[in-house]
Amino acid sequence: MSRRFGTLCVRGSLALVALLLAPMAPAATTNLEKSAAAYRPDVSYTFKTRIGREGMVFVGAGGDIDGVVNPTLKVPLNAIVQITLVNDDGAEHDIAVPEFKASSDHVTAKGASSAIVFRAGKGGTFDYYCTLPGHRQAGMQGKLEVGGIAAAKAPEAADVSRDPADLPGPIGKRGPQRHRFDLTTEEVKGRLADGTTFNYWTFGGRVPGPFLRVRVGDTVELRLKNAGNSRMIHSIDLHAVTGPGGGAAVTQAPPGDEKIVTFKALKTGLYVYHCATPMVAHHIANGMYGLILVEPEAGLPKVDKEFYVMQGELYTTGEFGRHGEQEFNVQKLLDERPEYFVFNGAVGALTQLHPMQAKVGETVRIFFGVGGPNFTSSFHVIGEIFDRVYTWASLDSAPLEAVQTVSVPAGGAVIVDFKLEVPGRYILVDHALSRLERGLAGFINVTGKGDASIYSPLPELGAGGH
Ligand SMILES: [Cu+2]
Repeated sequence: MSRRFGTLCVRGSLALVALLLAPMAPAATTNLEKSAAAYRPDVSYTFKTRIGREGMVFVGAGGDIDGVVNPTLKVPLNAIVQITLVNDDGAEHDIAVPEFKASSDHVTAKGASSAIVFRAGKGGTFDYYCTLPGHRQAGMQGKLEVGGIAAAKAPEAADVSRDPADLPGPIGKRGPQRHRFDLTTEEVKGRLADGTTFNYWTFGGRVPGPFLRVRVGDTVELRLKNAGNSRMIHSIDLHAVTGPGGGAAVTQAPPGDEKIVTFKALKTGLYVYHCATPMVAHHIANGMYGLILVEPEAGLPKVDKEFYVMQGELYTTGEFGRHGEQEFNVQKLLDERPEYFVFNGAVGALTQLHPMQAKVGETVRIFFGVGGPNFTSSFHVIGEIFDRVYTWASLDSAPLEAVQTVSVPAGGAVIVDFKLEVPGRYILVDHALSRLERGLAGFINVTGKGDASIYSPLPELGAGGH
């Protein structure tokens, strides 16, 4: 075991524990594996306590261990493991894995929760149990098996998340033109998280929909076709459109039909588009949103890389982390209680499946929008400062400079530019960080030479060059 991690406990709020673990990489290393900041545990489990016929036990909640009494946990060697304990019987309990010096706060009231986080730094089989007198003997114990399994499970369903590098390049300087875009609305079952699927509604089979790019003054003919095997009517409302419903008034397309809206792009900016068929919030939550960029006459300042990221929420009947096919839950939507928060449609879309890649010295731009339907994002990149922020994605106004976090409303967008000076892994988040624990995270992996005059693991800047 390379280093020992302290055991951390929280009461009530479960999740921020993992934030405190694992320091960011020293500037000197370009090894991304070493530099991966563990803002999320590699594996996490939830246990509920129960007192019943079988005595006192832990019962798994969610995922592979759902409903299993004192489940055997199998984790990869060196994984950061989080176990959240939820009191479901009203008696006093805790949980401990003494081998890894992990022990939780006590939970005394029904509904109270606590957690342990530790690195499983040694292979073998170890005990977990409740340390209250007599509880282990009464049945509150199980096994933790470390090692012997692969770290990541392969997705079992189609990936519907859009690669953030999937967007057309800059338009450059030219006069106004006429464009035709063909969009198809498709209802597709896709991977929501490892082991979890959801019936998405999409523009073009991915979330978000395709990035549309035009110039101010262009005339756009948009043909919206609703796939023949759809169950729902779909439509499109583009915030870049001046006219009733942003196009939704004339594009309500039953399954198998095609509708057309033609519009002139009057104003520059980055605009959200979304389905606007009742119940609109339902269509958006299920994945029907995207961005359209209306470039100014002279284009945008040149950057080295552009990325396309959107934030959304999903409302499922099963709680976060539950495996199998998940059903949409209208009551949770109306109550604004999502189970999932995601970038580009799925948990892990921008971490496991399509992390962003860049090099030291490059300036990157993120076109960031919030599909929602309901939650404002406190958009932030951990370890970076935005050099330029086009607030509310206004391109007729001068950008703000040197901004840490930017508020992006539901149905709104922002454009941020920043130069990368130090290699390592940077993490896109909504700084309402509870949402990190419900799936919301993205990586920018930056390779290249460090700059010890900016960032160093040593007491002096510029010391110990590399
Ligand atoms: Cu729709």
